[in-house]
Amino acid sequence: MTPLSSFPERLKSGTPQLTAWCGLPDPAVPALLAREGFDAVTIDMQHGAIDFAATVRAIPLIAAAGKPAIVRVPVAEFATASRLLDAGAASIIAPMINTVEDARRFAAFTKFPPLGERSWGPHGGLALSGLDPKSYFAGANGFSVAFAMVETREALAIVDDILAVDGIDAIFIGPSDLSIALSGGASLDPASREVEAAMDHAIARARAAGKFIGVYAASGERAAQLAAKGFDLIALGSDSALLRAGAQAALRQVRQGTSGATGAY
Ligand code: 3PY
Ligand code: MG
Repeated sequence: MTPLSSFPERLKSGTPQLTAWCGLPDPAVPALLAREGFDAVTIDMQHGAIDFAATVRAIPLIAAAGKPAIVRVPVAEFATASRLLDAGAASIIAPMINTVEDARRFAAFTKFPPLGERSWGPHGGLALSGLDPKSYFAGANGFSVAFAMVETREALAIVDDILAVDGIDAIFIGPSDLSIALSGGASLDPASREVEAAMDHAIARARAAGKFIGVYAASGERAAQLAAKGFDLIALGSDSALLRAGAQAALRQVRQGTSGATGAY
């Protein structure tokens, strides 16, 4: 099994899969982070500056490190989801899935008939799956994991209906947008009491539906708390946040005159 075809098994392992989260516009960044201890690497085309061609170049670099490549597509760009699966993405995260119709359309573009309407043409996926075309066709609906993001009040209210859509394999909580929505636009607080309660509810509903659930964590400390809650996939910070945190930590050490530089480069 390759990182592409084994992603659902990895999600079932009982150990939360930790994914890097990359938006910087160069495939070298996800390629670099894929060589760290992450279980997967996600490319964020919704808020990141990385474009389609760079994402397609990053996918085999992530796979070469033995990691599944996940891509978050921009809002409502379901056709892009199909094209990224063609390129060899193991999984797609679609933001702002707020209606059952959104979920159905997302599933249609990520699954082949009879489940969906994905068109044949997996130029990169075929090679990365290690499968012949007939076997790829037979298996792709099972191993291409579709995550519908639940990050609004509307989505939360119909989470069972989203989970019930055939072809939706998983939901993914966006705690920042959810906090904005649940506070009626009053605050950004991804660890608010309301968000915590919404997460607990969503985890219980995903478990009841027999589907996976993922979440974004801004720090390692937060990721550990969310792992304890039982999420299957946890995004750990972003490439730009890790870069800034590393720079700030190094500068703090120098300015405070402390020693302890690791020399690890
Ligand atoms: C959110 O927290 O809203 C997200 O989309 C995670 O990046
Ligand atoms: Mg969001």
